[in-house]
Amino acid sequence: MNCPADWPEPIVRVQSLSETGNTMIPDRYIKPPSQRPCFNTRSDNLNNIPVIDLFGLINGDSATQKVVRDQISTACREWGFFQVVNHGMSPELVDEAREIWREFFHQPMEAKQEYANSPKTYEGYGSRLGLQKGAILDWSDYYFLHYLPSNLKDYKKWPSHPPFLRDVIEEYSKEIVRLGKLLLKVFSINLGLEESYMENAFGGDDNIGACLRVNFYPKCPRPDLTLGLSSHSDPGGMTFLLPDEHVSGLQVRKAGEWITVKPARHAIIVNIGDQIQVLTNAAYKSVEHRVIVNPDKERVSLAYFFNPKSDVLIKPAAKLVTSKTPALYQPMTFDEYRLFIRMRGPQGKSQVESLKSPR
Ligand SMILES: O=C(O)CCC(=O)C(=O)O
Repeated sequence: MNCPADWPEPIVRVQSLSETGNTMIPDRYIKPPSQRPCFNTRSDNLNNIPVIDLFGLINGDSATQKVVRDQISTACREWGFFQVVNHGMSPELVDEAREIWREFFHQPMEAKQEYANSPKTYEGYGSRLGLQKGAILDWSDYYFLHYLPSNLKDYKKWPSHPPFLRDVIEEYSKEIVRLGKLLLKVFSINLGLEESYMENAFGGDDNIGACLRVNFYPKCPRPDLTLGLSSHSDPGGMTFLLPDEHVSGLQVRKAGEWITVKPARHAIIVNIGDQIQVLTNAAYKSVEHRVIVNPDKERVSLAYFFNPKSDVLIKPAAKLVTSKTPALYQPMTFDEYRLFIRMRGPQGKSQVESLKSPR
């Protein structure tokens, strides 16, 4: 991928800004009024993303599995977002994965700066997405690393401290990949495709991409003026988000309204990304989401992106293209596709919408 070697401006760590204790935030973080958050959004259980219990899918007989598959199908079509519980990962591992990263972000700045990232690969400790000089920035820092394909995994680029971080993240990553492959199979069956269709479309077993962005949203004195992460849809295949159970912040756009997600205990939030929107010819849609910040509490989340191999062409599955549902997208590799967000930063759903073929 052809990205510049350096950021367009000196990097400022949002955590350092937060720690100054100033009651105002720098202008660089103030969003235009139309993008500022609303706090009185709906967060009731009835109007929230579905919670799906995977126990029956993993352990049940074929009739029970079908019930869960149907719930997943409805969630993908109606929401593009759902939470899974009883996903097979131990609650201890889920908590440990999040808390070890919290520890990372609470280390002295020098320890984190050793891993400062560049836009070339984004791997390491970062504080902005996008390369537009003078852009309004988000109120968050992050850490980005690759797990799959294995030739991209480089332990030297994973933090060596806190001790055990690499072991915990290795174990957590294995579980996420297991879950990702399971869901690709479920999506394929639900769409009437061969069971292995999606996994093959992603490049096959060994070639799937899995990379982690750990988001750290420091306390913010003016959460009414900024966002922790601007509205976007995820460019990849699907995302597994481990939210901070203590602090809500994720908002999902549904019928023009922002809904604040209420994380279920030890749940993983799954959302459809742009590549699955393309593969399914928009039967499943990636959904805009964003993150609000908090004046009293920091927030940590782990976004695991499950992506197609970077150089395979992604296009609507032939079986889903009919005279009534003609192909909406031209073939494109994920590498070409993600250049957009890497250069321009999060921009709602503008990319996937702009790619629709003229009818
Ligand atoms: O922090 C969150 O809840 C969401 C993070 C997210 O959307 C992302 O990292 O792409």
